[in-house]
Amino acid sequence: MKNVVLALGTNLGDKRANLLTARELLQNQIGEELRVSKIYNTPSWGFDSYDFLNQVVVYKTALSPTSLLNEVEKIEKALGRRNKTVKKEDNIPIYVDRVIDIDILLYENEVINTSQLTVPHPKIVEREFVLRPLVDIFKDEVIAPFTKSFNSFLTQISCITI
Ligand code: PH2
Ligand code: MG
Ligand code: MG
Repeated sequence: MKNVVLALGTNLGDKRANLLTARELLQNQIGEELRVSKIYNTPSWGFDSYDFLNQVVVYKTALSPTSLLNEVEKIEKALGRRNKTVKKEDNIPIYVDRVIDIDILLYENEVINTSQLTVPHPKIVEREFVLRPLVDIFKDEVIAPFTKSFNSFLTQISCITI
């Protein structure tokens, strides 16, 4: 069994209900829910749109990374996700509103680099809407393959008043 950390994001429809439904389906399809962060209301990052609710959840799963990704994508579809983020020629992502986005942040302590999946999620350390809920769960713990706590990454990207 492996511990996996997923990030949930939603900015369309009944956002609280979307998070709850996603967690219920994840618990059924991928395994037992071990930890859950608080829910954060966050301004849309990288595009101009409705606010998001974001949350991070930890599961214990028997699924391989590829099977996990397949299940996660099925659940996104089941909840009504239509559009995926697309990339322009110069590799700049174009984000779109979504009922639910489920990103694999961590898969045990593994580093995975395939055409389908990059783990740890490459944008963890630059996104406050991911780091804050991670700090709820892991506090000052250092989770390999990272060499610093999520809390120290968060401090680094936050503005500090003097
Ligand atoms: N997800 C994105 C892009 N921007 N902004 C917020 N606040 N929350 C998200 O989950 C989010 C985002 C791409 O997946
Ligand atoms: Mg995402
Ligand atoms: Mg995604």
